[in-house]
Amino acid sequence: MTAINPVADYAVEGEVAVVTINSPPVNALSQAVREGLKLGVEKAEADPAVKATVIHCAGRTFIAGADITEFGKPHAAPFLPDVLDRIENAKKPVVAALHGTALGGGFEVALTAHYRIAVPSAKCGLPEIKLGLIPGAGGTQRLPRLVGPEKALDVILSGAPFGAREAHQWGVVDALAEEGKLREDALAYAARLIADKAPLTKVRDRDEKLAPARGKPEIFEAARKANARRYRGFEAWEKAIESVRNAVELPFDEGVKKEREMFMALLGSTQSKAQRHVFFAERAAAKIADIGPDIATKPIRSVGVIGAGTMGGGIAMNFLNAGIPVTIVETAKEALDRGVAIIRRNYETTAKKGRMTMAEVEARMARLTPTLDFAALAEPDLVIEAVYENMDLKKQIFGKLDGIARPGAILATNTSYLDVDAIAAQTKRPEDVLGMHFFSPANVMRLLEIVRGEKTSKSVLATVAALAPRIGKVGVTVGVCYGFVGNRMLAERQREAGKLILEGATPSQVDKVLTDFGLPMGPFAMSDLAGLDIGWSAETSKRATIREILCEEGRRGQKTGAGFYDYDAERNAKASPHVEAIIRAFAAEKGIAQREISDQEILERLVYPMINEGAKILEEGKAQRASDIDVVWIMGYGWPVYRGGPMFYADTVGLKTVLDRLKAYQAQFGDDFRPAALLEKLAAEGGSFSKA
Ligand code: 3H9
Repeated sequence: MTAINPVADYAVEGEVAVVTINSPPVNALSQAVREGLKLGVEKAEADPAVKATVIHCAGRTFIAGADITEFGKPHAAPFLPDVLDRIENAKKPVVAALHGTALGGGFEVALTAHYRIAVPSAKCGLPEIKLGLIPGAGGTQRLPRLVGPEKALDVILSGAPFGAREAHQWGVVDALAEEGKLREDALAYAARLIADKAPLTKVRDRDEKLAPARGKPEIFEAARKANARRYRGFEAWEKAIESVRNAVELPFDEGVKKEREMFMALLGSTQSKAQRHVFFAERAAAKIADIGPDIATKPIRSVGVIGAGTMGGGIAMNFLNAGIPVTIVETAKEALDRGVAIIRRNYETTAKKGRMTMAEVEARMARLTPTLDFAALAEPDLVIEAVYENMDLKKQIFGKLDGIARPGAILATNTSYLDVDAIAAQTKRPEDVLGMHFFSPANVMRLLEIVRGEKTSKSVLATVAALAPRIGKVGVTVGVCYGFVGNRMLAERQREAGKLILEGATPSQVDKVLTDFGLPMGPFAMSDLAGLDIGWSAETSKRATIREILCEEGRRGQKTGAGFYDYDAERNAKASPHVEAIIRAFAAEKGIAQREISDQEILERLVYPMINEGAKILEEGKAQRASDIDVVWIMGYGWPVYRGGPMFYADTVGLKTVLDRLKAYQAQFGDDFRPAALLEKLAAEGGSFSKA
């Protein structure tokens, strides 16, 4: 074996050359990998003893795509399209041997080889859409030639990987290797190709799957219709459709040229930068500065959940799904039965949609132990309290839990606002206490705010951080403060929304500004969905706020058919002239002059105070990095991924602009807009949150 360069080796076995790429962690197509591939294939070409070449990767995966860290930086030769030309135009057959994940540019490398062999566990895919891109090295041109435009559109528009067996059935992979024996089987396969004098088949020359689609624009119109809702606000998806259409309608070289142009344009777009930022932000969030691999984690074999309400039930489902048994405790039988019935119903609904078998439903329900006996919490390794938001009640529960839970068990509260340290102080083991703040619906939303208390031990924090991905969550570590990261920033937005409607904007105007921005819902639609009467009581209500007036009138949100909006039987919202009149009258009573408010002012007043609060959170060390705040908002509140999160968005607007607008609003409306010191500093330096 000889080294081609630091990441590529060359070996000859019999008549077959093996070019092995070894560039951990995922063999991404860095300059060195591209060079290794090119030089490897050229060496095999020049070697008279060689009659075929196998491209193979060391480590856990075949090439998982372009090196995303290189995007946006000056690129060094050889460029990927040139490398691919070299492979495709080789005079001796090239076999790509796939294991792990052959994604994006990696899959495109495989598509230029003359033959592909894969182990059954391998996965192929073109996930570029998730990065705001389209495949940029022939993927949109070659895949349709193998599987037809419809299937290619499914793969490219979903970004979802498909398995090697499927790839084999579709004709994308020519042969399956035995699991764990890829190298040997690929060598044997190449030897057979040599013996059979197999032709140098090029995907680019195939036409049989394209011909039937030619002159049929309806195929692409259907894809557009099917994806319009899901990709509202996104740019790349329509380019992907256009490019696959080019595969059908244009000669290969022209299609590739146009694909490359569109890829390059998207690469420079703010959307793709935002989506790439989120890719790395999600991975960075898992890293906690003072917790290295030396910190031992505790085994979590079973979990207790206190409270079988909406949150408790949703939280329990996460663990049941991950195969971890759950004991769920309630104080009244009725509430317990209701909670368990809802969990079952959720699973059965999933089964009805074909996404789970009834046997799986039963297996999950069998892992659930409902009980009224608090003493059952002596067993679990982790107990999560999920009762309603009341400090006295939570304190009382933790005091009791301290006497029951076994030594070393982790005690977590699902509070969304309250002081985790005060809750921990009710126990004699505050080092075992932390917050696990799930987002509703807890079995769906991917965010978990992990609230690190003043005394939380490193081992407890490391355990919960490692548990998050096991239950399908992205864990973000945050510090103790009112509302932590997400709800603390949300409070800023809600306050301004409330002020804006008194000053003359309507609830539907405010909501529309945010849905146009890309959020799934505005503050008033969200309040109606949650119920306006959360935390409201008829006894203490004094018609002192719009919300109190609406609740007193029985307009308590969607569930009562009316809230800020009127709802029909299908829960479609309609603006309510009655509510608008209530707001006008209330404003008049308070002496607040109403005026036309521009959409731009609404957006700035809703979003800039959030960014400002994010800066304060960073200043206070309540979040580790700005990108963690972005992850919270994307995973927990539906912030549009193509805007990269509030802090990334601030960078795209320019921190100086954000600061200037905050100062202008401060002069007009007071200290709700007082800029954070960190924002002042970064704006003065010409800095950004991403680089801070
Ligand atoms: C493309 O290919 C464009 C082409 O069409 C055209 C080109 C001209 N680059 O996720 P993990 C890092 S677009 C750089 O934790 P897993 C990652 O940051 C690209 N780095 O592991 C992490 O680093 P760290 C199309 C990458 O086992 C480490 O590897 N390809 C890349 O859960 C481990 O990652 C994609 O979009 C990369 N491409 O999952 C694939 N990929 O340890 C993106 C990973 O420092 N990647 N890293 O935090 C993935 O989907 C997953 O990483 C993968 C492994 C499934 C491969």
